[in-house]
Amino acid sequence: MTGNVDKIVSAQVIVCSPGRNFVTLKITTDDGLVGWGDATLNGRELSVASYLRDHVAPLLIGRDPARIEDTWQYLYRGVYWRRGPVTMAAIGAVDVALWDIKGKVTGQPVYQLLGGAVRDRILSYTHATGWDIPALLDSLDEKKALGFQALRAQTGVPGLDTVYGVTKGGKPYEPAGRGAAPIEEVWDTDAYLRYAPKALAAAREHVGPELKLLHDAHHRLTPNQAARLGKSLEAVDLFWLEDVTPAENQEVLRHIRAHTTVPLAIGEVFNTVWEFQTLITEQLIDFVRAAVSHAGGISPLRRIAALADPWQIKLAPHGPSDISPIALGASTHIGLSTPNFAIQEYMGYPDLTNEVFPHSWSYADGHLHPGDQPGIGVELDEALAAKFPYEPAYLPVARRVDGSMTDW
Ligand code: CS2
Ligand code: MG
Repeated sequence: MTGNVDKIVSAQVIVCSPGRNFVTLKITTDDGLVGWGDATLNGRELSVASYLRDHVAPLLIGRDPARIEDTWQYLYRGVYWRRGPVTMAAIGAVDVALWDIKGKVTGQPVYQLLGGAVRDRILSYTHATGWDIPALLDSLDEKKALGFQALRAQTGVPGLDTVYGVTKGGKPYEPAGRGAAPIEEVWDTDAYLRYAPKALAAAREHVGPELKLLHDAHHRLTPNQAARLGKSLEAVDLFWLEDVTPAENQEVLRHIRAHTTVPLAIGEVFNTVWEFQTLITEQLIDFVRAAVSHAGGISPLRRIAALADPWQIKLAPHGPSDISPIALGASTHIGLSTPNFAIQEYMGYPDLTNEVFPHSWSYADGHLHPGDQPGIGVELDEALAAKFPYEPAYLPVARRVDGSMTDW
């Protein structure tokens, strides 16, 4: 123990944009210990910053940082207008920052406080992306050479100029575009359904039977289209097919499940255990995709995993570029200590992001490990972050070929 930590003396919100926007919470105790949390919500960053700064930070001052669960309950149950991405991202940052402090107080990496390691390292997947099939196959080779044993495969679609998850010219994929308004993309689900099965079959043929292949349909199909796509992909032996339909309508999953055995992964836009309840207890999905930051922190994500466990459903947290290295770090502590953890999404970060958020977690040979620094093991270099102030940036929006809005 490093002393009698018993009070939070400050809670500051730092918004920075080293390549993309991140919202970071810094909680300081009267002993001078600092805990870091990630409150980034892609395209709505300032709303979480305000929620924390204006409504949460004043409530934290004077509280005992050791009372992580009580603080979580206070911020969740103590608010009449609860749930939703803004609230839960804010609460999530507080929860992670308090776990970070508890680790530093006890001198232990957080995974030790969660029960210790149940595995040696965490399987991770990254994105392979190509505008057409040959480019996708090159990208798969390139990512395999980095050691990945699980890869998400996305391709362009003939006739469309922009497609979710895909870049032209081999650049890393980053959906948020800088500027005062979102980019408008044109989307055609029929064209996608004609091409995606061919691209995924070519990918399987190319990589052989062992590599785990994943694919993200990004909420764009009707229930029947999803069922048909799942069926047509069974021979490809996907590790999962993600977000087949818009997440709000959960009943449709019963129809999809009745027609295909393709493993389904859902939940990156969910914020609480309640959105997973039916999907888990009716066994309508195979993987829970919640992110540690957007689902309210380490404490509730562990509860979601515990609910999923008896149904043999596994945790596979969201880890795109809009999850900061702090939340990614927190996720690796959960991954190392949670029995029904399957895989962590890991897009990797540009060098500048890694410099702004120095971290103990590391990637090697297709796997992540949180490292053994006390706490979460990730910090924000405030002086460097200050050089990159917030810049408005939005995720794209999508219209069908007839001009009507659809789900991006
Ligand atoms: C995604 C993300 O990683 C994924 O599976 O679906 O790329 C998602 O589009 C972004 O996080 C949106 O902010
Ligand atoms: Mg996704």
